[in-house]
Amino acid sequence: MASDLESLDLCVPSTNNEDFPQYPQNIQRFNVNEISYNDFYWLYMERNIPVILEQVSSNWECRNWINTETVADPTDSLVTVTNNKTSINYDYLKERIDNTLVPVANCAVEYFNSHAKSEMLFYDFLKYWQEEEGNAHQTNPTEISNRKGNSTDLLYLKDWHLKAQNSNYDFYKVPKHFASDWLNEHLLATNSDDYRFVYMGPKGTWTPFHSDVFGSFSWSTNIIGIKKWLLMPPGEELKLADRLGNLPFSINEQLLEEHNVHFYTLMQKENESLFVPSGWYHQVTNITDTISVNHNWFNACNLERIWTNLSQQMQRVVTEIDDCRQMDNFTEHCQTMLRASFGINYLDFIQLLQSITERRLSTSSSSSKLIFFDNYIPNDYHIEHDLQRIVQVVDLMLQDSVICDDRIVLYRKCIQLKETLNG
Ligand SMILES: O=C(O)CCC(=O)C(=O)O
Ligand SMILES: [Fe+2]
Repeated sequence: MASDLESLDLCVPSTNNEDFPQYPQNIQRFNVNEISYNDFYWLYMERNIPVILEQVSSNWECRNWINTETVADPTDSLVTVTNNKTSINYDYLKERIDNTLVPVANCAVEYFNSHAKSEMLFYDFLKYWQEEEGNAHQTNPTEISNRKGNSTDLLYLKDWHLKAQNSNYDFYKVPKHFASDWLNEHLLATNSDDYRFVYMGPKGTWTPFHSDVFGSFSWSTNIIGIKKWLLMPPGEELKLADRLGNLPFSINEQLLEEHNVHFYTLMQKENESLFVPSGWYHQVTNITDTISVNHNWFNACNLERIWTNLSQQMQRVVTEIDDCRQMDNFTEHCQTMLRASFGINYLDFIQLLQSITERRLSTSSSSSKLIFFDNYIPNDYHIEHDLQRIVQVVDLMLQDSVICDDRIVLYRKCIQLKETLNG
């Protein structure tokens, strides 16, 4: 095995869920080198519990996006204590990254239960950010009026597919703990849009209250800065719903306490990754200027949750257009609406499972190895476990009221997948 390849060693779980409280008192933290892949897998991913991994990005190329200045601590008379002061390296960012259009949210403007979104050139965003930083303490009105953009704007560059747009630029390395990622594995293999993002924004930028796409996991690593997370286990968000079932756009600790919500407040610092489990609602605020890298993903641990969310969303669509049931291609229409509202539909999901299955079966029958993110090789038990979980979900899918109609393509695709799995 080449030296930079690492094995993902998964083994039969040795602990019982009853050995643990349902939710921890506080969110646990580990140095990334001190928690094994297997422990992270069974104790956090499988149990859907958040955790922080420290010292994750020390060797990432994107550390160059920040300047680190070591300053002596003046309070220490022996001058032996030093602090690291970091700032954004705008020049390096411009040197390495082209001036393309980037997606920007204006955190000062609410628009249809989200922040107003637009696109701007990357270097214009950097100029805005640099001036924003200079203006943080700026009170001179002429200086303020010369700024790029509107003085009330609070711009957040987010959901930027920087890696997909610069595939040769290896600015980060997926931590091994997050390497079993069926969503990006499938999308990258089929040259489709991925779920790998970069976020950059000045102090005060924030992401409103939400849970992640499809009910996926996310991981987020801070390159610079501090993020404050308000995070709650699945179901707790319902305590905040109004009479129509709508959730608030934004939350704060006081509101959560008033509604007796069980929640966690978490400060994520530079060089730390947060694992955000499936269905945990959260709101995120950049306490300082922040840059982060994050992925959304799913795998064997949360596959059933993704399926449950998808089938529930499908039921909503079916109910919504129930009066068109007699129409030709009713299921196809529902699928189109499902993709529009949820991001994927039944066919996309089955195709993903078919390709994940085939990739695992073909590598177990040949000498070529399955490699995740150019670096990680799942062991045989991992592959077997992945396939077992797909079998379980396909059995659930065949009981779905839409799929179980044997006249439709979806039913045939599911049966085909089951046959592939049975060898
Ligand atoms: O960092 C942010 O602003 C939002 C990140 C987020 O929502 C996530 O990683 O799931
Ligand atoms: Fe999120």
